[in-house]
Amino acid sequence: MRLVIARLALCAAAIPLLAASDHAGSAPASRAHPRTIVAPGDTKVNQFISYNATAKTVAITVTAALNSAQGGFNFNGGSSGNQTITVPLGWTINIDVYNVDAIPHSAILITDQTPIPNGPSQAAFPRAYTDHLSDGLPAQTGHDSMNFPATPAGNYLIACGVPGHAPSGMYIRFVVSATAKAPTNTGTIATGP
Ligand SMILES: [Cu+2]
Repeated sequence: MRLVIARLALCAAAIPLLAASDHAGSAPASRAHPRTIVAPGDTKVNQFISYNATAKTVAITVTAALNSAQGGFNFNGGSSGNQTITVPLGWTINIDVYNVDAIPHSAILITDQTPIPNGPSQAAFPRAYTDHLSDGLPAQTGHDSMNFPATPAGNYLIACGVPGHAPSGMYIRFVVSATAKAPTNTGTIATGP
């Protein structure tokens, strides 16, 4: 956990990352834009994802409502499945989820399915969901992390667990690949904060 925390920073007034996952209250009104910081030996995929090929770990920052795409119902700018994060089978995944929106959001890894559940609650991997899954991490300051092994291979979604949000487009794709040699991120991705 300490290693993961060390890789992350907030570009704005740093809210205590060591605090409990749902620290409501004292944060500034301005939006903080979390970035994944690349540590020595890590490889950067983009501003949201880095990995360590030796340790087979992937550090992903997923921000709810990073921009105005889909009326804010997006993760890192992706919505309605138009963005895909692919990771190699068996690697260890850490996803830090931030909510910078004015309303609560959460995140959960679910099996790819149609129709998209109104309030997704069946995690595809152990502990692959945030706190406050249905009522959402606090507006503007919400943060939680998930850490899980990427197995089995398959097609999954990162979806918001707040009822109504996922069917409104608040989901992106997550693929566990038996053939990928390194993580990738494709599709509609926010290019800036
Ligand atoms: Cu949401």
